Amino acid sequence: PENTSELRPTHPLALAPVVAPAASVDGFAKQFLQNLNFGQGVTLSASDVNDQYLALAYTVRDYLMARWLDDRATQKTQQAKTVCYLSAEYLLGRQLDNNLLAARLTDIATEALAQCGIDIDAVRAVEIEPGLGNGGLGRLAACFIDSLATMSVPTIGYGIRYEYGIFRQAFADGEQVEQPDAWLRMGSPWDFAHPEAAQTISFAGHTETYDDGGVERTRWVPEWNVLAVPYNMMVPGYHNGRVNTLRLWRAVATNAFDLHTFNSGDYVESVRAQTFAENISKVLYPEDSTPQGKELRLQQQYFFVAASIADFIDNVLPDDFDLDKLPERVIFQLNDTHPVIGVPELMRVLVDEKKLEWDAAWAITQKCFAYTCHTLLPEALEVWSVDLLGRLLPRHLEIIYRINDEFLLEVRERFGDDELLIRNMSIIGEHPYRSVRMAYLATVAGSKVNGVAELHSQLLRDNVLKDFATMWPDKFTNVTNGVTPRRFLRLANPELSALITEALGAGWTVDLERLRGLEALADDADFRERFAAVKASNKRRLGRVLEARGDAAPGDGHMLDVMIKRLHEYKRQTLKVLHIVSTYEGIVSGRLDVDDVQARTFLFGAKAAPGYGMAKRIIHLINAVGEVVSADPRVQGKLQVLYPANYNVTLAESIIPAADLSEQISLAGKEASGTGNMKLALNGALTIGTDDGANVEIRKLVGDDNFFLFGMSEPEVEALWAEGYRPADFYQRDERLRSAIDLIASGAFSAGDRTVFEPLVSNLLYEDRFMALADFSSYLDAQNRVDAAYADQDAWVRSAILNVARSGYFSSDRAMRDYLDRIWHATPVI
Ligand code: T68
Repeated sequence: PENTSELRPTHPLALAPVVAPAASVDGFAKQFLQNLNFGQGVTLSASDVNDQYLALAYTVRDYLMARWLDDRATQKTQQAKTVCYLSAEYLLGRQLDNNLLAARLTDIATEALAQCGIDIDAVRAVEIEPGLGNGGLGRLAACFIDSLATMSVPTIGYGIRYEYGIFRQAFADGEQVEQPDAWLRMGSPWDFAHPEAAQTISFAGHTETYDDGGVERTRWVPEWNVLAVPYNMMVPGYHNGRVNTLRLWRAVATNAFDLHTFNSGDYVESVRAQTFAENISKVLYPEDSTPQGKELRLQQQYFFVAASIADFIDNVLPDDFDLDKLPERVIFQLNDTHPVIGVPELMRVLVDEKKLEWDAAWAITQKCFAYTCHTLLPEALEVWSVDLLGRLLPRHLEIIYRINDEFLLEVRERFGDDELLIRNMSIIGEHPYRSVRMAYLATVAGSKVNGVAELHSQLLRDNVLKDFATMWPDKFTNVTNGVTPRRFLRLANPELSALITEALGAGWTVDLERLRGLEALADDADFRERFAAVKASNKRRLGRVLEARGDAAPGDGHMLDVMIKRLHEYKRQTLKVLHIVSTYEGIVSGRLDVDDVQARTFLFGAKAAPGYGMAKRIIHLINAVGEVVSADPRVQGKLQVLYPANYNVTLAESIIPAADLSEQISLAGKEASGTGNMKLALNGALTIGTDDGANVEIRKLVGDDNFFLFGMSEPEVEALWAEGYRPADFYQRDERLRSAIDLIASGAFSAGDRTVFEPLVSNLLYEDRFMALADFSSYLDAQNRVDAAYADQDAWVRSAILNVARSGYFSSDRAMRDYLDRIWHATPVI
């Protein structure tokens, strides 16, 4: 327990407010050397680059600390509403550069280190990024907390401090190998453990009723506990002095180990409980868009959500807080269904522990939660078997049943006794086994439900959650995703940033719509030339980054064509491969004249879930095709395929500014939004894409002339399914497609072995769930339009500038304003 209120300091220093060190080169150097000596315990001359990195990180922290302490203190006293973002994933990327930038310390630090004889770039390079997320969903959470800090919105990001983040990907003979991501190994200078604020989290056991002074109540008698220990990270706003908090929970055993057993000689048994408990925050589930029905996963979810709710009520709210007013002070935003177990948890706290009436508790709970859905794939909607949930969280299952009973009564009142409708809307599903449908629970409980792009939100209303939208039309809304311009433009693309600032002034970093001012400059030949020079320079920089990792650089003068995102069939990396193989086949067969082919480097970055066999086969195919195509003298180096292993946020920051063409080629109706599409457009890549997710909005904004649209629309996809999709028909119909598939099947990319890619080829010909073959012809035609457009460099650069100028809408600051106005009803506190 904190006992600060009992302190009676008399020393004048103890009475003075905390102040940051002097913001000067000398002040910074002094603080840095002190941290090196007294924090790391080394002299400058004896320090290695990791010591220097840690000391530098401590120094940046020192500058942010005064404001952080301040902002945390006012959180308790202020009356404003706090946004509690509940997310099992935060894909943060490196911290050092971002925090230097936020605190306006980049130049000072660079100079101070230079005067110590240290090149800050070398220090930067040793930071291991915290990969505490899989892909778009986790990165979105990181962008959102950056924007909320920059907009001075009181926010706590709650999540899990995984000991191992997303696996490190390596390739062995072209196939993915996963290695553990020991990101904490070299120290974690950005987080602060607070064991004194640990929460005890319970599991399993049974429930019982008891007499509480004449009132019958229920209590949960759990079987085992773990401690949730919070680790706080700073989330500094950009140039506004604000520092919010990201609070990540680590699981620790309540009784570290059994000394009695240890003394009797059984070491393994004595630490068993510890191992068991600490497994909860051991590792991030490396699944994207497919939920894991694993018990440990449910443990993780309950663990962090229960700890977060308790933390907010116990430590953030004042002691005598009237819980009826909870909705005025907090909104718990559910980042997908992963934290939805928080709904019955808050009910349990209010009813069982705080002894509120059920109806009052339910009214509060409904106002305190809002739910964001991130998918459209039916198989990705999370369900938990009643069996498992009841075993692990018996009281929560009872509460879910009661919520469902009352909800279904409401449905009957509204729609009559339509048993089919009741079965379809029930939070409890019956087939193929009794289960809790977490998306339905979130929809029933949430004050709002939002999709992440216009098309996605529309499809949620029309298909996935149709009956709920009929019942509560006002509950449903859209907030199109956004990305933070600080990390993905200002930091990742310093040369373009400088050019923009020179043209428009510095305000665009926090008001991205100002990029509109570049529209006029698209017609200015001098500006176009400078813009093109920045792109060329970014390509060279990417080349250096890749070569330093032992990878090849993009070809000289090549168009850089990038597809960077998780490997998933719906995203259709295979369609991209078919384009490459078809172009290659065209050249070697003589159908295409090599002189007419635009020189291109195809760059892939993608991890596959370790258990997703087909995705791993696609990785193998990309590498196999790359090896053959890049080396074949007949294509005269005009086609290059690069697939650097272990695509992550850090690598994205080098690739995105260099890209010419952005591949957003998912089957229409499958990609909820996409956010890489926004980052690439914002950095002046042109998109080749389907009418899917946020592509629709990108195209509307940048204009048809600056976007390469292809493929079926979502209604056309539906129609083709309904009529019966036969991929082999498309194979028969298009000779280019036939030749490409035949070449893969022939073993041309597997040293003559026809078996290696046979499952992949069969899948395409006889199943092709995501209709790559149906969209192939249209895709190839669009790629021909790309080639023609690229040949006119002046016009291309003009389009690229217009893409930047018209992408301001995709700032996560705008997305946060949308959430604040339409979902959270919260405001900044300055
Ligand atoms: C992504 N979802 C969407 N899921 O695919 C993407 N899933 O369209 C969207 O832009 C993005 O969310 C942000 O809204 C994911 O990234 C996961 O990573 C995930 C992780 C675990 C379980 C299920």
